[in-house]
This record gives sequence, C-alpha cells and structure tokens, in this order.
Amino acid sequence: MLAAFRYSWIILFIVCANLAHAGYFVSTADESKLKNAKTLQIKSSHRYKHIGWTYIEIAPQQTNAKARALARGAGIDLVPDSVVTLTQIPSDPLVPNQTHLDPGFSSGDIHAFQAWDILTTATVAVAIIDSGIETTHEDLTANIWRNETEINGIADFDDDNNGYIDDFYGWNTFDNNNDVMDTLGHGTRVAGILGARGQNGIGIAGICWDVKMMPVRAFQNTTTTLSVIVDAFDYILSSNNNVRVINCSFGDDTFSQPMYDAIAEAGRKGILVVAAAGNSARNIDLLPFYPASYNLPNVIAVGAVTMDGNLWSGSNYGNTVGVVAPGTSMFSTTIANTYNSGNGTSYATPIVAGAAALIMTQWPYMPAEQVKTQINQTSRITNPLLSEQLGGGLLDMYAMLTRTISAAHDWQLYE
Ligand SMILES: [Ca+2]
Ligand SMILES: [Ca+2]
Ligand SMILES: [Ca+2]
Repeated sequence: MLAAFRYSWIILFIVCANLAHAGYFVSTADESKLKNAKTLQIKSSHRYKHIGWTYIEIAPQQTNAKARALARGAGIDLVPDSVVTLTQIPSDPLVPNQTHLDPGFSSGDIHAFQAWDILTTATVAVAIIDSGIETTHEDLTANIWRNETEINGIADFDDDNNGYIDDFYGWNTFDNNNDVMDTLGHGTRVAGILGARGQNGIGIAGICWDVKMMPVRAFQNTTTTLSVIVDAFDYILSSNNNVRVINCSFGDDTFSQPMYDAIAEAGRKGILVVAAAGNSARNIDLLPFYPASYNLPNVIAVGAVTMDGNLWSGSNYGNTVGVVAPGTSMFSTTIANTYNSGNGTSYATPIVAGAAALIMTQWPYMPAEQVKTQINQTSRITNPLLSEQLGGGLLDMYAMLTRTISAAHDWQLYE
C-alpha cells in the first residue's frame, strides 16, 4: 500500500520557503479586489495567458505576513511563490564523469536521478564478495559496514561470537584474516558504483548514497577457488549483520553444489544474490556461468549495456539474464584513494545490487525472490534491446520504487 502513496510523488518538488523578491499568485477572479488592498505595495504583475492566475511582486519592505494580512483584509488569498528544486542531482564534484547516471540517451537511462527523489539511503547492508574494498577511501569510508561489537571489543577475541576474531569491517576468506583492504582495485570500483557516499562534496555518488557495504575479500588477483567463495558465503551467513544483498561480480563455468546450497541458504535468510552474467559474449542458457546461472529464486543475473542502451558486445545474454544495466566506461572509486573507469558486467552488477537495497528499504519485508521479480518486471525493454534475447530489460530505478507488481499484503516476514 505504501507504494500507492509513493507513486503520487512528483519529480519536481516544492520547498515551502519564501523568496526574497516576495512574489505571489492571485487568482484572476480575485484580481479586481487588489485595488481594495490599498496599502499593498505591488511592484509588478503578470497575468498568465492560459490559466486563471496572475503573478504579482510586492515591495520587499512588506513582509510576507503583512502582505498576506493586507490581502486577506481585501478578501484575497495570496499564494506565495516558492523554491522549486530540480530532480535530485548530487553535488559531488565527479558526478559528471559518471555517465551511467546520465547517459545522454533515454534508451540507456536507468532513471537514477528520479529514483533519488524517493530514496537515497538504504537501511539494509550489502556484502561485496570481491578483491576487498579500500575501506579508507575518502568517498567510501563512511559507507563501510562496521562490526561495532568487535571495534569496541577486546583484541584477539571473538567478541560477537560469530567464529571470526576481530572481524571489524568484514572478512578475508582468501587469507583467513580480517584484512579486507583491496590491492587489485576491482572490489573498490564495484563498491563505488554501488555505494560511494552521495552528497558529501567528495568524488562521486553511488546508487545508494548512504548504505553499509561489507567487504568480503575472496580474491587477491583475478582468480580464486570455489572453496574461498563458499567460505565468503559462510562468513556472511554467520552473523546478525543486516546483510540482505550479496554482490557477486565474478563467476565460473563450473556448477558447485556447495555454492548452490550456500546461495539457497542465503535465500532462506531473505538475501538476494546479484550476480554478473559474465563477459564472454555468449548465451548462458546454453553454456551456464555461475553463480549467475544457478536456478534459484534469489539469484538475479545482470548483463551489461552501453550508454545508448545496446547490449554491450562482451556481455553474456540469454533468458537467464534477468536485467541489464550500464557496464561500459564505468567511472568509480579505486585504490590509492583515486578514481578511474572499468568495463564489464562486473560493474553493471553493483548498480542492480544497490537498486535491490533501495527496494528492500522501501518494502522491508519483501522477500528476496519478490525483489528479484520487482527488478525484472519493472525493467524496460528499450528499442535497442528488442532484438536481443534476454530475460529482462534495462533497470528502471524509478519504476522499481514506484510500481508494485503484487499485492503488498501478500508479503511475509522473511526468516
Ligand atoms: Ca567476530
Ligand atoms: Ca575482538
Ligand atoms: Ca561522494
């Protein structure tokens, strides 16, 4: 039901603040009464051509309260002018480099700015299984998940009793220690696209401006082993950490029953796994790519499009791909406190993971499989995508936050 109210939000919104020039609207029916308010110092007026209103400006020495009182005495209700703010565009200085937020083609537009009028903060945490995250990066540090029990606890002791000693900001399953810092750059780039701090005057803006991202470092270089990935899932499932989304910007051709079971268990805990479709330009219905291809209701596979909304030449495709998002020239944070760009389905994936966190904030009890359906069903099949074989269209962040595709009262508490 909440969605019905949200839907009535408009893209431009009005802030009730009076302007220095003291302008007011007067209905044309009341305009003739203005002469009765003799002490009202009208500086100028302008009658609209097509609507029944006139705009007047009052001398600035007449306060808002005084002007309106004078008008009321003459039987006129002055409607004050007020500030109108354009769709939320974050002030972060490098946002213009993030072409995926404003691609210049409506066919490639994920409607992030419009969605941000509704929601910019995610109240659920997102785990990122990757090469770690540079947790000290100037534009990420505020949005890194923190284990306060360990941070305020005893050194070399497992204060929260989750089986991991001093897991302050996540865990490193590659080295089996608490060092989650990224030396490769991949995970830090993923994190910036998903959740660089928005509106902080620094760098860029993530899909979620305010979110908690848990680094789970399972890669040192571009390859790792399945056992390290399964360890990463096991860590995420180990504690009460508020994680409801796992970003998986990796994959492999090998089916793994332990990994399948880990993702199924995540599903039972209400967690959505957002997985890159892969960069082999192949149909993954025929040649699967895991975890994207696990046939589980809490896995959504993400393909990549170019800024004009065409499927990126390297992106995998097929009915398995539930949604596509921009994945080329993806400007983001990277290591050594810097910024650069990357390409691939790896960088389309955190757009969708961030979007999922916003949906889960909007509807806190929506199960993971319903979140997947919401993303898929509100995506747009744009003209450039019509000829492609996909199981979903371009992510539409505004539609996904404003359109309900099933009755809210059917949603149950997740485990
Ligand atoms: Ca611990
Ligand atoms: Ca400790
Ligand atoms: Ca920023």
